[in-house]
Amino acid sequence: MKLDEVTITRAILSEQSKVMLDYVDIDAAVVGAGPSGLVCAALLAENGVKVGVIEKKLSIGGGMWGGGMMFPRIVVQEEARRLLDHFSIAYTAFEEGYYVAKSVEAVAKLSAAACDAGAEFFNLTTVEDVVIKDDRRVSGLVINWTPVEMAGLHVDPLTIACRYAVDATGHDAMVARMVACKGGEVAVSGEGPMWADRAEAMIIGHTREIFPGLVVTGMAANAVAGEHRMGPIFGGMFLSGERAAELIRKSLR
Ligand code: 48H
Repeated sequence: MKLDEVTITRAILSEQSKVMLDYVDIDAAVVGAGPSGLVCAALLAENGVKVGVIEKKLSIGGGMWGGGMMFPRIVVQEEARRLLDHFSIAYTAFEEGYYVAKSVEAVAKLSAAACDAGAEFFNLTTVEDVVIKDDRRVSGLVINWTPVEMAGLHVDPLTIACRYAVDATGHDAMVARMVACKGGEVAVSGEGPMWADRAEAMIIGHTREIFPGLVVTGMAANAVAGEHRMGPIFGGMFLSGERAAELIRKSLR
């Protein structure tokens, strides 16, 4: 087969333009493709929700690649083991209730599950603002190419509409901060010091709709609540992503 460069270009532009046009209006926009965002997106998509994942970096996976201090392993506790099974992530038992998985496999399997279920990924794309109108609800996200921000270029962004936005941006809780700084009745307390047991126990309760149309999940949920951090144990991230998906799914029904 003789290959033609222009056909390759047309294939990419044609397919991605179609997807981008289709995804200017979606059910759920998950901001951040770390573990909580990936679990949330995969479970939403598995339930027929039209979901787009917006990730500012080139790579998907957030803080999970690095495991604990660059040892590429994560720990997951008993309560979340069923989610490792659900996504076919292999693990070994350490001590009772502690399971160890490969961080690279976990990212790969969660990303694959989200893709298989129909979620669309928009990487290299930064959410820089939210849409809030008279109804006082987050009804859209303002996005731009990450390289525009990195180069400090003055290029106006574009906007997508969503029924729900999910702040899965990790420690910085970026979307919640945007809502707070634009006058939304949201306070971001910032995360507390390390206390794994408490942080993991509390994260599910902190996973909630903090402003109409905005659900927080993962480390962002703890950061908003002023809750502790937990280090490289990821069960809470998985369970929080699941909880966020559940909240949105019920509300969209
Ligand atoms: C688009 C954005 C934007 C933006 C950020 O940090 P993450 O892995 O998030 P979680 O909450 O799913 O997982 C947290 C976990 O990785 C972790 O750090 C833990 C458990 N720490 C415990 C501890 O004690 O330290 O991923 C967030 C993602 C990243 O990929 C960012 O690039 C992305 O969000 N992101 N994407 N627009 N404005 N801001």
